[in-house]
Amino acid sequence: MLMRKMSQLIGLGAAAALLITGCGNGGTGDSTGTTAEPGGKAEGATYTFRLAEAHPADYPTTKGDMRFAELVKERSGGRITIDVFPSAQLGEEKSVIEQVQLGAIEFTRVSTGPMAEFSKDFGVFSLPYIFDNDDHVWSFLLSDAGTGLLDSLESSGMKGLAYYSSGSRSFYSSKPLTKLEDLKGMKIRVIENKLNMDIMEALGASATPMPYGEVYSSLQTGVIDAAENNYPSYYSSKHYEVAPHYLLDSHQRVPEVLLISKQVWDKLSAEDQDIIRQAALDSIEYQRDEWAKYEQESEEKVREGGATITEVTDFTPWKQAVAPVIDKYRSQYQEVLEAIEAARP
Ligand code: GTR
Repeated sequence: MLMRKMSQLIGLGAAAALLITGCGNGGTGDSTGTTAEPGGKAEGATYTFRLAEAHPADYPTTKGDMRFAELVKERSGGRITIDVFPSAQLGEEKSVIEQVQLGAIEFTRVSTGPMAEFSKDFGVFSLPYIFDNDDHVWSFLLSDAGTGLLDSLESSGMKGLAYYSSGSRSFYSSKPLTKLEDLKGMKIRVIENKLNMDIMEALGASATPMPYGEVYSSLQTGVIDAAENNYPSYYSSKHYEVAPHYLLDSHQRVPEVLLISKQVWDKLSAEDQDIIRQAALDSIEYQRDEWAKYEQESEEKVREGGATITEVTDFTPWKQAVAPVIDKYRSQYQEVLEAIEAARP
């Protein structure tokens, strides 16, 4: 805990230093190759940026980040370095997003779950059962409507560069959990956003929003009874050790997103913007492959680790239970929900 706090502080100090030496004059260190455009944008400048990641180094999103950073380095002839900081070293997602808005952290990979509090449009991903499967998710993400959502973040001080895979989220508990009714009365940790609170209410549970990094100890000490996530996070966070009952209800498919601060983006030359945008898109395939492998491995590992896993055979009662949430938000998300319907492969 203390170590994490310390590294966050060091991180903030480094960000401040970067703001002074980095973006302020269009680059860090190398002034020789730097030519300023009339608009104040530096061409050929050298940069060192930071990318905040919640997961450890061997997790598929972190691998995607690293591939992205490698491609940017290579295609900029070594001018642009993006240092990936895994394991929430730069802070938990909500605070990282705030720092990205301010330009204090240049890049991050986060879930679209917490993004709902920063951009109304992004809330759509937290609606339950709007996608049938992963192919449906990707068919939408790669459509004009999906990429349009990435651009819509500009009004929130960020720019979406690419989506990454995140499978589907299901509930797990320290208490027996094999059916919908078992959730009634449980205290369930959720990613902080209004939609998640509504979903828990519809399921008769009580929502406890808290940062990801606090979930393990909260499950262990009984502060919460349950949480929800995909197989890779369930495994990598070791939540299965303290909440071994996993019920595969797949209530949400909340993709991951790679972001750059708009403040930083606006200072880059058009050439560098292209390099960054394209590198992000070119890292998707690798991330998806790594995701597929790690998802399978995680399932095997949690089974070996003693988790009891229950498949859901009939999703009808689940969909009925959360239907009021969809009804509540349908008019707000009408257009994008239609695009999601239309993207069904
Ligand atoms: C994971 C996601 C993280 C974080 C976490 C959570 O699936 O990859 O970025 O959002 O869920 O539940 O907080």
